[in-house]
Amino acid sequence: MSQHKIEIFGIPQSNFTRAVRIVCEEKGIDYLHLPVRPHSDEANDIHPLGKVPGLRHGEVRLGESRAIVAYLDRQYPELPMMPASPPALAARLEQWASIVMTAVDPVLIRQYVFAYLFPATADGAVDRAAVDATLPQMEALVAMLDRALAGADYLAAGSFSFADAILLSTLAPVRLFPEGKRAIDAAPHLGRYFSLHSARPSFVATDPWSAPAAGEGA
Ligand SMILES: N[C@@H](CCC(=O)N[C@@H](CS)C(=O)NCC(=O)O)C(=O)O
Repeated sequence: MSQHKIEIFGIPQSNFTRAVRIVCEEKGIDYLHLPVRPHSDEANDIHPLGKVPGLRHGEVRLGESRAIVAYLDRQYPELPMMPASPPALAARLEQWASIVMTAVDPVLIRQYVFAYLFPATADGAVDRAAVDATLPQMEALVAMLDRALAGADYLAAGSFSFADAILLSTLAPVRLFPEGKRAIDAAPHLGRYFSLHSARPSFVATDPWSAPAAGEGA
């Protein structure tokens, strides 16, 4: 085991960075958080595309949240956040983590939340048309997640996993804005799931939204 401390790079408002930090907190890893922006020198040095999060651990440099969690689970095998067995469970965890990262995040964060945080209007006012355009897709995704969480406290397993970490870190900024909060809170299973986990110490310890830094996005 390396003597070096785990270092996680990325602005705290990044839902991917927060998910990796939630994993570190859940696993009880003594890590250092360096709040760097995407495409900063530090991010470019670690991630081939300059994205965050990035991990540095001695000589090891890694980008991509799923790869970082795989590394953390192998270095710190207690309390795996993506267990490798049994096969059906491991695959189900991958399925849900992938759905959140590749289908939920692009609509809920890159389109809906960004329409509020980074409006492409001349005066910086919220672009209602851009917000409204995301609502049918948001509604469909919320309904899909609500079905998945019927009778379940976790998205993909009988215990907390990276799939939950990335889902919770993605839902949190959506609830800052009226349509997102309404949609999530009105979905019985998803709403219950969010309030159940919002008191988790790992979620509270990584919360960037109680005092957001101006101009930083999810
Ligand atoms: N697939 C990446 C996505 C990471 C990502 O998109 N990070 C955002 C911040 S939340 C970013 O760095 N955006 C800058 C960019 O896309 O150029 C992962 O899982 O880590």
